[in-house]
Amino acid sequence: MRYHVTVLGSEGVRVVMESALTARDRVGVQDFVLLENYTSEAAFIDNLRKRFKENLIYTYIGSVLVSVNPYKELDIYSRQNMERYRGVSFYEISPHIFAVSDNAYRSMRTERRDQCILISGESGAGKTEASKKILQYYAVTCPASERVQMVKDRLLQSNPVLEAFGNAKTLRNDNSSRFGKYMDVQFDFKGAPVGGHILNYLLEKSRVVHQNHGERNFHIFYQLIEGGEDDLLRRLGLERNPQQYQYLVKVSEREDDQRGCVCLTVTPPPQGNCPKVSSINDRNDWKVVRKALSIIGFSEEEVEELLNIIASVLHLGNIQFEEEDSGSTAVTTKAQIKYLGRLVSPLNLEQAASARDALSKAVYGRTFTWLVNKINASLAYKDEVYPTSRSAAVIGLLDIYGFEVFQHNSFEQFCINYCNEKLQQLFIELTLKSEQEEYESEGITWEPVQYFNNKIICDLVEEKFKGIISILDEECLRPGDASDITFLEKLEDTVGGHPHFVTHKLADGRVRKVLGRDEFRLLHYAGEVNYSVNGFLDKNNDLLFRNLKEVMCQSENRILTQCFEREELTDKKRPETTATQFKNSLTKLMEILISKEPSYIRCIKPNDAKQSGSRFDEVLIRHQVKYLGLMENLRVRRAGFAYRRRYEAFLQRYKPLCPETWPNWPGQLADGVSTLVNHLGYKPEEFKLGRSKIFIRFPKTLFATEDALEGKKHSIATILQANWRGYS
Ligand code: AD9
Ligand code: MG
Repeated sequence: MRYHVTVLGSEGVRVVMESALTARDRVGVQDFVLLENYTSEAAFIDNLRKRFKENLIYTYIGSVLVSVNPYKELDIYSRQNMERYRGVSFYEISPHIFAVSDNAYRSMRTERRDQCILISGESGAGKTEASKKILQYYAVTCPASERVQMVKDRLLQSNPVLEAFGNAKTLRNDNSSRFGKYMDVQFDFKGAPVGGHILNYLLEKSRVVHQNHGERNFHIFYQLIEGGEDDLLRRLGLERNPQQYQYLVKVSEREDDQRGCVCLTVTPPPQGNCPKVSSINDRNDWKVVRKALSIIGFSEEEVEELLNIIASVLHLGNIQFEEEDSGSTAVTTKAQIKYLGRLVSPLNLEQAASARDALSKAVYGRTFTWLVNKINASLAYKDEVYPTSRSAAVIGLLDIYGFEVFQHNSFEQFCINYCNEKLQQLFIELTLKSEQEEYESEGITWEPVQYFNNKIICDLVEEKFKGIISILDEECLRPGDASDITFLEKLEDTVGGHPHFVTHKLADGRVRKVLGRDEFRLLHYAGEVNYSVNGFLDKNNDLLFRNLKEVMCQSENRILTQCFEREELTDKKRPETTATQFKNSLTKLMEILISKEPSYIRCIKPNDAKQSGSRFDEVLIRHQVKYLGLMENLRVRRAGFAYRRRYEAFLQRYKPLCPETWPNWPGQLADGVSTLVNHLGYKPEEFKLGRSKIFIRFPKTLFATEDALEGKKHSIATILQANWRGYS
């Protein structure tokens, strides 16, 4: 038996549920707020598992979409399915990323309010795939003229390009984004996408020169070597064999640190080099990227210059050093220098020797930023008729790294987890707070939900003068004996008493054995993370020797001349440290996001083996449910009232159900709603009347009301039909 129950929610939405008991037992509920035992994590995970087994990867928590990575192509993203979700109210059909996309689009159109869709989850959970599905949805369903079609193509094609240069195979994801990305899609008054803008965050530059066992460098290196035409490779001095290049095959010399995720069940292979990956076809991807570069508007010359840089980084990596009799070092691989010369003509051997890796990282990192700028220029909204006008509204997509907890956590994890604290803060500001404030402003007594406000941790990291970043910067600037350990000591002196900061030192002078002498622990909102301070100062300074900069400024490569500008050499001001740059860019990001209406997509990976099928690893999933704050989210949605609706809308919809409100209620709206729900037999504990809205506690109350409405409509239709027949 199937029957449809329609529910009006806070956004004026409807839920059509397959509510036959047997079906619900099998496929679970499509909105976690409908779970009877909504505070139980076991019930939550059980519901997720039931749905996952049926290939139902999407489930709502109110308006938040939870998505479980199926690790296989599902037949749910077709053009036909996109059409199904177009203009349909949120909840009306089964949960889907297209419903979220469409809902944001329609809110933007009707309320003229900028939107943002925040996608979070750990590595491999499906964030990037989700953002691509959203973009595809807009590309297919939004109106298009010839010019708009070009913008759509460029928006879509920016993905393979950025992925080639910014993604890599890691242990946890064969296509892992190694940078954070926020993309605005700009729409005109007709709702057509007319432009875009990308902001990128903290590219993992260290990957250029070092990868851990079982991981690879950025895709572009392999694509170029595998797919590049013979002529091109000859011009770049490259051989068609990744094994020739140290940066692509080098087995880790440093300790194998970062990637031993605590929840990882795969044992890393014994060696690091894996140029070939079964799920990746570098040769085909090369063709896709080449085409995408052309569609975005790169000229042949620009592509050649760009690839020249990529090749030069590989050549740089192959420069080997040997000690001369005098004790100084010399480069042994002169042949490589010939090709480097084209890029950095006056580079002498010693300079190259002194900071090869720093140079490679700087060149790659800046080229990546150049690439993003270039894509932005190509996506920039241009209105030929009104050149100064802005687009009507935007939808922003945030695809950014989720919380990272490895066995060994360093500066990168510190930055990434700080970013997640900020996003959680935003989530609290925008959702939890507004939820509670609404009850208050409506004058409804309601026991506030207890939730942890993580502002205290954000402050610990970012506060001026006494936050961790300030202290780190101070140590980076301090001449003399500053080191990672003196930084840790300063932290102990300054924030040692903070309730969310711990080191090996106990207050009574004893030693806490679980923490190393080079470690500090932060008690994040999602859990504890131990950070090793080793490398913090270097990574934060991110300095490139001045003479290398000088050399780069003289480059004849036109991309590099834009990446290394001469002003940098004369600028007396010390460049901002990495952490401060990151902090500032996050502050800007928060300002952007807070000005928009948010939607949330929470991505979960079902197992650590990248495996499709029924492998649903409960420990791993519980960990993610916790780190994504999903139980808290559900508690807040359900703690008070599951649904709310403005009086006029409620009355307008349900007035046919009561003779006193039909066809029009002459008095106050609140009195009308009160009369209506009394007539419907609502019990006092089922609802509350606020200043402008009715709040309904349980979904089932609305199910019944919607049912009654359906029944009424059916009988009216029957009467009308009968009357019509009578006339004819
Ligand atoms: V990372 O933080 O950038 O390392 P993401 O972005 O969360 O990570 P990604 O979207 O790249 O993960 O997904 C990982 C892989 O899972 C993809 O390459 C797909 O093979 C697979 N995936 C993810 N989502 C879907 C989906 N909706 N349908 C099918 C999917 N496969
Ligand atoms: Mg990604």
